Amino acid sequence: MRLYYSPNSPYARKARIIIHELGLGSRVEACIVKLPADAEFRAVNPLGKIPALVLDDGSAIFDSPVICEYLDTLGQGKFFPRGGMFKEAEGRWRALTLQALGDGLADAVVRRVQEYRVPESSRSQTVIEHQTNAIEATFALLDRATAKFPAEPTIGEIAVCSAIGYLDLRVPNDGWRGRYPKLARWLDGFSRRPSVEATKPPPA
Ligand SMILES: N[C@@H](CCC(=O)N[C@@H](CS)C(=O)NCC(=O)O)C(=O)O
Repeated sequence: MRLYYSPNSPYARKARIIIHELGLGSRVEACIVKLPADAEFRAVNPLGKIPALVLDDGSAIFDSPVICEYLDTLGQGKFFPRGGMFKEAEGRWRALTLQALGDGLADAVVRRVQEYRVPESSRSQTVIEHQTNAIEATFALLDRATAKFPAEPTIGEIAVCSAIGYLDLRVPNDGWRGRYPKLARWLDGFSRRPSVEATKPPPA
């Protein structure tokens, strides 16, 4: 298998954490992609987005939620709790919804970073405000939710950790730790997992 990724991508980091956690490293060749995508990579993923996973039979899998669930199944992991009746089902939908929240947080941070790269004269304050509102509301919810995060992490906690890691990389002086201390404490503990340490983005 080949994983196309970038060391900074919060979406690819989710897959890299699962590969590390489940000991799949020897089965996955990691291949760094330079963005924007060239024609060669668009033949893998026409959307030109990373991560993408190419299986041994040549078929491609994307985007990150699909790749992560594939890897979890392959490695017999438990990052995607099984769907079932009643209580079990809560676990699965909670994990998937938390993953959607983490991925959405990453989307908002990426979009805001892109807007800050636009020359000031044509930068949209509306876009910046819109994304900042999404980021702050998500942080506030996560700060309350950490009390109920399960001891055994799911894809949801992995997505949240990856998204915040990306914010820390791009906006190191954001100061969110002071505003959301419970979330900061949870992230500090979670970041001690070897899989999280091993996939930390290199300094910008
Ligand atoms: N929903 C996708 C998002 C992937 C994504 O946006 N990746 C970024 C890199 S962090 C990318 O490839 N951007 C290139 C582009 O949009 O052209 C996922 O979860 O995999």
